[in-house]
Amino acid sequence: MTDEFELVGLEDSGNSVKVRSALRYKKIPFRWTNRSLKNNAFFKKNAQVPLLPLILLPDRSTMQDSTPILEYLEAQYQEPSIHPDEPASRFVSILLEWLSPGPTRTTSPFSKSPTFA
Ligand SMILES: N[C@@H](CCC(=O)N[C@@H](CS)C(=O)NCC(=O)O)C(=O)O
Repeated sequence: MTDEFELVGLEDSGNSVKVRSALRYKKIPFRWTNRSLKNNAFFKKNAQVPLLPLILLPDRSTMQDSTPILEYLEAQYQEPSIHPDEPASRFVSILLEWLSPGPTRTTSPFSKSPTFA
């Protein structure tokens, strides 16, 4: 058990750096692991699909797909919120995130309906 998140991603993966930005913005301690051939066995052991980002939670359970990862972080670490306070802007922010393209969005076991709370 560690108290840190571990985010496995690539600098040129927009979905990876989006999650990293949220972790930084919320000041959540995390370790960045650059995906490479050197950590292929580690990645395969922890990933359910061959896509980035992969995040390991402090209890070492894993999540993939940036949108549900962001939702999880937002629910666990509510301040500062990654969404605007004003209700209409908040709705648009959440909607745009869920409309963002993603091959795992409909198949990911972590994908759920968006929460507009
Ligand atoms: N819906 C996923 C999409 C993940 C995704 O497409 N990741 C890309 C990098 S940004 C990837 O891993 N591509 C590798 C591949 O397609 O083999 C998310 O939002 O995280």
